[in-house]
Amino acid sequence: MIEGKIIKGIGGFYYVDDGKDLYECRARGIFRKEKMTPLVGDDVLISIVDFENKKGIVEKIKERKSELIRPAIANVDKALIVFAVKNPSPNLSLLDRFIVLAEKENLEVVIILTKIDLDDENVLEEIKNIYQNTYKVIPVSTKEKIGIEKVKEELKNSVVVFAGPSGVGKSSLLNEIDKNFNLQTGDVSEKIKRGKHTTRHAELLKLGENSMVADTPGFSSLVLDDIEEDELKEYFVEFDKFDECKFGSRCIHENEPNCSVKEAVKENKIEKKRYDSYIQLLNEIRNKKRRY
Ligand SMILES: Nc1nc2c(ncn2[C@@H]2O[C@H](COP(=O)(O)OP(=O)(O)OP(=O)(O)O)[C@@H](O)[C@H]2O)c(=O)[nH]1
Ligand SMILES: [Mg+2]
Ligand SMILES: [Zn+2]
Repeated sequence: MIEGKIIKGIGGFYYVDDGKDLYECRARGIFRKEKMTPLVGDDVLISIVDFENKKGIVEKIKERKSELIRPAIANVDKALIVFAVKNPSPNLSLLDRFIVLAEKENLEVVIILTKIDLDDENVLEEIKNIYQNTYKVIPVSTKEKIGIEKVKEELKNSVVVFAGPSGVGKSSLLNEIDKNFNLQTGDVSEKIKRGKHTTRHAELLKLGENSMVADTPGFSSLVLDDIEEDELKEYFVEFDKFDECKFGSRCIHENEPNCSVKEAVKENKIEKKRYDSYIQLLNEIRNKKRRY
């Protein structure tokens, strides 16, 4: 058997790179039975059915270091979450949801704000103020070639996923980072200022010797299905510093007395917008539980 990495999956075929060749593979039926779908980024063992035409079968999926459902990708170290300051306007609830899911997988999170050449309402400053004490925020204009080097820095020696809504410029930015990528880009609808879902499949691309980067399809919603009510606070990492709550680790920082997180919000040591977002997601998780 040959060891390799799935770099792309289309229509039931998985494209496995063993460092030398690319094999077109089907997956063993057993995976479907076990409700285990191979993901782009998976390290796999394949058996070869046709050497000449490089066709194989995925026999075994190695244990995943990390796994995201949307975008669907395994074994990345870092997520660059990409939002545009305008066209489409950023949805911060969606940003916070992605951060929660990425933190759950222990990914390093970096926020990329694109299209700053269009920023006539200081959206960049507004978002920076909310997030920059917790996450690295990199302003980018692919059009005016601003911030490209900073993004390249983030890609060194890691496996990174570009994630974000459709139309924010993920593929455009990647094309700027490496002219050989030649990824398809699309425009943003004039009327509703939304992307047109140009990128249809996640794809891992090699960047130099030690890096890989995944371009992925844009998404417009994320549900926090697998997250428990008392777990959510762990993924708002700026709360960590404030651990003096009266109820200790049982405090979910909502209505408890002597809650140091709520105190920190009052004193502007935690951004109110992030705290409000936390409470909103907390209620959403509860309401979902009740429905089932
Ligand atoms: N003004 C401006 N437009 C940009 C910038 N970056 C990308 N665009 C435009 O935004 C549109 C969408 O770009 P894409 O790269 O296809 O966006 P995407 O995030 O890959 O979208 P999906 O593949 O649908 O998820 C294109 O028309 C780009 O030319 C930028 O920095 N400034
Ligand atoms: Mg794209
Ligand atoms: Zn508390």
